[in-house]
Amino acid sequence: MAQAEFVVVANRLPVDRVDGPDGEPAWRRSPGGLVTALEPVMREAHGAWVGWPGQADLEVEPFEFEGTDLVPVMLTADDVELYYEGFSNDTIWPLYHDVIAAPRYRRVWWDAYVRVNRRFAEAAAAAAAHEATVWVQDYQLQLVPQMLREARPDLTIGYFHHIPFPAYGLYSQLPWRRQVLEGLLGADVIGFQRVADAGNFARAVRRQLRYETRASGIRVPQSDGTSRTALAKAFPISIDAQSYADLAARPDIQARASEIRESLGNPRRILLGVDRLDYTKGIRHRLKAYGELVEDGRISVEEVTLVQVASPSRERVEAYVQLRDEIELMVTRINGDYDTLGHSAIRYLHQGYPREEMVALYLAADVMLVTALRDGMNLVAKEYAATRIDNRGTLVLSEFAGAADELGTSLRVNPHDIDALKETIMRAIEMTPAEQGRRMRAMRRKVLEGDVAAWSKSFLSALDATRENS
Ligand code: GDG
Repeated sequence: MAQAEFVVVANRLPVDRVDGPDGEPAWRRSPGGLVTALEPVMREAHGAWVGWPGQADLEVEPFEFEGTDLVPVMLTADDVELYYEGFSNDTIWPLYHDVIAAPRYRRVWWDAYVRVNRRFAEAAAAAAAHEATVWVQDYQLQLVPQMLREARPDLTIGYFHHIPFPAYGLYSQLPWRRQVLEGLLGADVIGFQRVADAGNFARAVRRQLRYETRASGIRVPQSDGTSRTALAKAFPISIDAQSYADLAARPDIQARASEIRESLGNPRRILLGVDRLDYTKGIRHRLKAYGELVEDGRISVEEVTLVQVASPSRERVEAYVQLRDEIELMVTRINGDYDTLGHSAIRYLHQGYPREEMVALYLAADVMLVTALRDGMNLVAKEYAATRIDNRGTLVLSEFAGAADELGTSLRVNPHDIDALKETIMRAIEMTPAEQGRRMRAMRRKVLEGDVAAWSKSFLSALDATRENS
C-alpha cells in the first residue's frame, strides 16, 4: 500500500466488522459523525485511516475501503482492558469530565496506554508519506503527537480533543500530567471544543511545564535549544446538518414521527432524551426533575410523556454497570408510582436505533432535553436543531455542554439545580409556537452554517498555515 499524504489516526477505524450475506465477515461504514465529517477530505486526498478494528486479538492486513486505505492496529484482550476500558475510559474520561465519577489511577493502565499509543504512532509513521499531514483524534491517543514527531519530524501533525479539558485544579490530580501535556504538545495544532478548554490546557502547560503562552500560541522548546510554536485553539465540532434536514423532509420519516406520537397515545407534549448511557449526560438529574413535576401534579402522565433513549455503552466498565442499575431503578419507581393503564410516565429504551428512527423521534418530540453535567460538545443538541425544518420544538440545553456556547437561543440551564431544571422544562412545555419558531430558526441557521465540513476545513487550514510558517 502506498504512503498517504493525509492520515487520520483514531482509536477506531471508520468501519465495523459484520457478517456478510454469504456468512463471510465483511466491513460496513460506521455511522459516527467523525466518519461523515472526514469522508470528503479522505476521498479527495486519497488518505489513510489508522485505527483499531473493534475486536480484540483480530489481526487484519491493511485494505482499501470506499477510496480510503484502512490500516488496522491490533489490540489484544489485555490492551482493550487496560488501555481502552481502563486508562481511557476509567481514568481520563471521568477526570476530564470534572470527576463526576471517581477516576482510578492505576500504573498498569498507564503502562498499557503508553505501549498502545506507541503502536498507533508507529503505524501512522509507516503510513504517512514524506511531509504528509497527520490528524490524531481524541483522548485515547494523547501521546501519539509527540511520539510521531520524534519518529517523523517532517510531518505536520494535528490533534483534536473531542471531550472537555478540565480546570488545572482537577487536571493536576493525574500522576502522569507532565507526560500527557508533552504528548499533546507534539502537535502543531491542538484543537478543543470550547475556548475554555483551550484556556485550561494553556494554563496546565504554564503551571506544569513553565512554557510561555501568548494568545493561542505555546512556545515549545526543542532539544537543539530552539523553539517552535504550537497552536491551542477552539474548533467547535458539528454535524452534517443538511443530511439531517434531508431526512426530516422525507415523507416516510414524517409519517413515522406521527406514528410514534400515536403509539404513545397522542400526548399533548412529548419530551425526549437521547444519550449514550453515560454518567456525564445527566440522565438521573433529568429523571429526578421530571419525576418531581409529576409528583407535584404540574405534569399529568396522560398529557406529557418522557421518551428516554439510552444507548448501551461501555458495558464492561463498573461505573457504567452501576449507573444503568440506578437509572433503571428510578424509571421503574416513577413508572410504578404514576403510570396509568393507558399511559406511561417514561418510555425507557436501552437500545440503539438507525439514524432514520432517531430523526423521526426528533421530529415527534416537542421538547428535547440535553442535561449533560459535562460534555465536550453534544451533537444530539445540534441534530435536534438541524432536524426541525418546521421551526418547532424547544431545546433545553445544559450550560455544561460545549453546544451551549453556540446555541444561544436554546433554554440554557444548570442541571445541578433541580428546581431551575423543573422550571425550564415547564417553560419549554408551555412555549408558544411563535417563540419556538424564533428560537429554532436562529439555532438552525447556526448549525447549517457551522456544519461539520466547515469544522474540518477550519482545522485543516489552521494546520496548513503552521506548515507555511515553519
Ligand atoms: C463525544 C463527546 C462530542 C446516540 N444513540 C444513538 C445514536 N446516537 C448518536 C447521536 C450522536 C452521537 O451518537 C452521540 O454524540 P454526542 O456528541 O451526543 O456524545 P458522545 O458520544 O459522548 O461524543 C461529545 C462528540 O464526541 C463529538 O466530538 O460532541 O461531547 O463526548 O450523533 O445521534 N445514533 C443512532 N442510534 C442511537 O441509538 N443512530
